[in-house]
Amino acid sequence: ASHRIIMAEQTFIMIKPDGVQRGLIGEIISRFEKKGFYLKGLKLVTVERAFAEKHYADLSAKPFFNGLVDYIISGPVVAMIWEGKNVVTTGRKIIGATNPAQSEPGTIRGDFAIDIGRNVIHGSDSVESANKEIALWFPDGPAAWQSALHSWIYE
Ligand code: FUP
Repeated sequence: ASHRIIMAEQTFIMIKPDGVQRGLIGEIISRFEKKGFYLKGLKLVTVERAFAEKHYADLSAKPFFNGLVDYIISGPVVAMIWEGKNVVTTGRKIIGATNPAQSEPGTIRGDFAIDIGRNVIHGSDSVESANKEIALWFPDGPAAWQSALHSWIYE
């Protein structure tokens, strides 16, 4: 069907070190899973400075860049690929505004974070950056499994 291509949209989601340390992995995965998105990649990894700098290369001129990189390399993160219709935009809604002071209750940051520099989770902001981030974090690409729930989630 024509919706197949749209459903193949993928996003890169990362639970940051504070989310891992605070025991929020299951809670966060659960929210994406229950929504109906498919998990196509998952790993617990501690990244090196150069890798974190590459991930956040677009922000390298910002005054908070070094602090952001220090934060991301401070412990293991959970890197994930999630797939589904509009998963980039909807994933950002599930996550909430970048600054938790502006994140609505019911969003991950709205429910679990206070400071912008400890905002628990990252999600790609466009399909283009999702594809770049997936290529960086998952050079072998997404897993090839297909969910049996398709026809119960999509009309
Ligand atoms: P987002 O797309 O929501 O991850 O937001 P940005 O790409 O604008 O910022 C990436 C990360 O930088 C944020 F998750 C938190 C951090 N940041 C700060 O620490 N201070 C700022 O003023 C802006 C962003």
